[in-house]
Amino acid sequence: MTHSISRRQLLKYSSFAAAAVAAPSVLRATPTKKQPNVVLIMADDLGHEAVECYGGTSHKTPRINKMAAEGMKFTKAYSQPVCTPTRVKIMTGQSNIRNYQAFSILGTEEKTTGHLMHSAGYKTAICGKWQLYGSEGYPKGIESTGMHPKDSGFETYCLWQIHKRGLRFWNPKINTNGKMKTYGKDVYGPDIFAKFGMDFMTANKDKPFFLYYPMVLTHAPMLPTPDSKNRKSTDKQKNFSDMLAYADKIVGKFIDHAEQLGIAENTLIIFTGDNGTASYIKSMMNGKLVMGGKASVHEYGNHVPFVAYWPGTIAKGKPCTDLIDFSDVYPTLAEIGGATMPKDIPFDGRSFLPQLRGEKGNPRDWYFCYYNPRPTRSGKEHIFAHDGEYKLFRTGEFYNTAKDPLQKNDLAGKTLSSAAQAAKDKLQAALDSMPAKALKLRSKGSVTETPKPTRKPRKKKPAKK
Ligand SMILES: [Ca+2]
Repeated sequence: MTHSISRRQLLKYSSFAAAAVAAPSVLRATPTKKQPNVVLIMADDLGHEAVECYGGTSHKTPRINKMAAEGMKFTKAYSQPVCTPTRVKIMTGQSNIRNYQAFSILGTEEKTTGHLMHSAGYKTAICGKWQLYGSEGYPKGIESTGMHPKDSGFETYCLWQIHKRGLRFWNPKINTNGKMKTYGKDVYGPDIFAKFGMDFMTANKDKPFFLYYPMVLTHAPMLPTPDSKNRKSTDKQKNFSDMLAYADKIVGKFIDHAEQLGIAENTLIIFTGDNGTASYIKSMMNGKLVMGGKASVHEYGNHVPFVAYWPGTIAKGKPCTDLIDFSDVYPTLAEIGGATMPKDIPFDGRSFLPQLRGEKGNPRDWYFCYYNPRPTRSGKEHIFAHDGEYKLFRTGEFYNTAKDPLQKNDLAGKTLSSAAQAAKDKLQAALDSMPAKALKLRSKGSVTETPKPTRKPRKKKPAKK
């Protein structure tokens, strides 16, 4: 069943792999120890406010809470505000200003975390949601122009939405290593992906492995789960709670599975979310109502849960308040796996492996966000730098997001405290340090947007007399 990496891919990355072999030992995280496994689980559309260990009280997340209590909760982790921008960033370690192209596209030339870990000798797998190839239904010029998972450095895959779309939850359409299957109406997609991931762990328990599991939960459509009391409920709020509970249960299953295989102490498990929660989902957090912030450039658009579990390496229950940007995952994986970062790529991340070990590390003072999800349509871009407390846009808008998370009080032009002024100066320097404009963006008009067929107006029936 395993889909071997293609010959073209091997040739493309052979120098990459050779460099990894020749890497000086200082680059290796634990040269005398076995390379640790990594399981990276990323929920779809889940802001931090929905999770109990972040102060959420509307939904139940017992296993993620336990994971944080026994591992490390990062309190200031920031993704991008929607799917593809985040996925491109976490998989390539670069800001969207350098390599974002268009919605649903990961550039075919990119060197992913899959390539990185494969080059270091890891067995690699991905399960869950892809949406990076340009599926059917996208316009000409986007459809089938992104990276295919078989070329992504992941040797084996079980994914929803490569080229075909179909359903992701009940009656799911899933591509497993090139084989498409539409499962029955009583089959729940998340169970298929979780089983695939756990089977991969079992099969590779004696080898170093990297499993990337971008979940389809907790994205719309909000539907009952196998555990829902009312399997016909159409209450989106209730169904979201059930979906989050199910995602939480799956996270627990992966932790339990690592324990049962006897590999927990050599396996880092991370749980995060790719962007804010759907905008109509309400969550109480620390006594305040927070509406989901997906696609927004305020605090709830990209402040996500980020919890790491690694017994024996991470000290139990000590939260980390350092700023985490999704570009940091790539160099962290490289350091853990002893992989060499490709020299010709301007990476934006910093490894947080030292923080996992309880060391100071090299925490960042700011992260940079370039956000322009659909450049071929609206092309509206948002560019800001944020230090977790203050946020400065290239347009000059300036906010204290700690006090004003919805960014209603623009401080531009106002008298600033010395702390605010210092933050603004630092963030301005950060903005100035990044490219002036997006380097690989597909421009508006570069694709043929097929207009939606207009419905012929129905002929009015003659009114009854
Ligand atoms: Ca998402």
